[in-house]
Amino acid sequence: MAFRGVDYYEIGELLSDEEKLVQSTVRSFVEERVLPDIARHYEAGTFPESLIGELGQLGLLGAFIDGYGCAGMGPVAYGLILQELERGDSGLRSFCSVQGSLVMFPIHSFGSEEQREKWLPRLARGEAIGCFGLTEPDFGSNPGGMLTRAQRTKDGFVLNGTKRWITNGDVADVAVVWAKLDGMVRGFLVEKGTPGFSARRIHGKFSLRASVTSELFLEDCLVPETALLPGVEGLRGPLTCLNSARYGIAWGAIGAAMACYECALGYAMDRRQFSRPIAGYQLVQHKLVEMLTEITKAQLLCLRLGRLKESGRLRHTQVSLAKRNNVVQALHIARMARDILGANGITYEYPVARHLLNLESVYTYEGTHDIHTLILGQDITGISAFE
Ligand code: TGC
Ligand code: FAD
Repeated sequence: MAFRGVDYYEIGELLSDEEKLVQSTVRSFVEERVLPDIARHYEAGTFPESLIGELGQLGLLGAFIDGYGCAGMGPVAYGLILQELERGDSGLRSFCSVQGSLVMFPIHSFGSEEQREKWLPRLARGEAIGCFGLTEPDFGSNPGGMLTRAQRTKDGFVLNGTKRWITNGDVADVAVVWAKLDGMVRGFLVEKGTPGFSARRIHGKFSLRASVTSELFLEDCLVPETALLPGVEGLRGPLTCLNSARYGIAWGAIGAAMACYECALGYAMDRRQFSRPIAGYQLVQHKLVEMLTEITKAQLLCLRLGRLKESGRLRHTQVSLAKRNNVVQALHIARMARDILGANGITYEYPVARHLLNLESVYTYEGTHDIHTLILGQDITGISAFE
């Protein structure tokens, strides 16, 4: 039976007609095009590349950008897209988060007109893929310490450094690379094939297996003057992109949680142990109720976040609260669902273990759970506990 959503508080009523249409369109896309094949991709450790063009045709790449061939949707519609995609798999949502929030967003917000015209229409159609290189082997939670350096030359800049854990790194046509120029963090657009730029796939992941993760190497990599993103200086640049991506993750985590809840509820109704379906036992009902409660709270949090973003009042610390809460709750929900499924919970036949393992990465990337605790702690006390 087709998925009808989890909406205990009739939150759908608070959506505009456009938002409802976007949600139902992406939901059908996930049902028809993603779910039939995603477990096979996960097992094989491959990203479903054939879907990239379709994501572009549906306007889901950089959907929140106006112009340059992008769909110009509002923040709630963007959130709903990521929620539905992550009900399919976090890897698919990751692809859209990186392409939209971490590549198209900085080109749109900080790029020159020439950079926007060159890249945004192709990235929107899915004809080009982008990646975002901030994290380094020795600098994850503290990107401000990055070792990657840019030096001016007479023709442009020479880049040196290594980036690690980069989604889409070795399949990207353009990498947004953050490097220090004269001690200041700056963004550079490094094109595939540039001499001195190479990428290597990271294998052996338990999590996000249907997503490409790579290492980037910049070895005396010469890029032209036009590679520099002119519109931003300092760590504020990459962190502003992260706000957009974290916003999407807060929504996306609800999708993974809904998939786990729906699966656990259906399983509990069918599975008989002792005298009746396990859904009839109080301990199982308690877990199902916990799941539904946390999904409902997360939905309300996101809708409010989206409306604040729409009105231009959203603070990045509010995004941290939602990313932190929704991902950890989705992880708890996935664990409870796995428990309800018993031995079947560890198989590929059900989506639960796949979501559970994916969420382990989501918990860590885009600012770990604890980094968001510290961001919020600093906001409410005025005291930094990072150092
Ligand atoms: P700090 O001194 O606090 O700030 C430096 C400058 O940045 C400004 N700022 C922000 N601006 C916009 N948005 C934010 N969220 C901002 N947070 C801080 C700040 O005002 C300051 O500006 P200025 O103009 O005064 O210079 O910086 P810090 O070095 O102490 O670090 C702060 C900290 C720890 C919160 C930050 O570094 C952080 O968020 N760390 C976590 C790193 C992270 O999230 N990495 C993610 C990498 S990308 C990724 O994971 C993609 S996953 C892909 C997928 O979805 O598949
Ligand atoms: P660390 O920073 O070493 O943290 C390890 C532990 O220490 C964590 O529990 C953390 O919370 C804790 N910790 C760190 N500092 C403190 C402190 N001050 N106080 C208390 N506890 C602390 N990065 C990109 O740039 N681009 C990408 O596209 C990208 N994609 C990714 C895809 C995947 C699948 C994964 C797993 C990661 C990806 N990342 C990407 C990297 C991701 O952003 C980092 O993994 C993340 O920022 C954490 O950095 P780290 O792994 O180095 O952990």
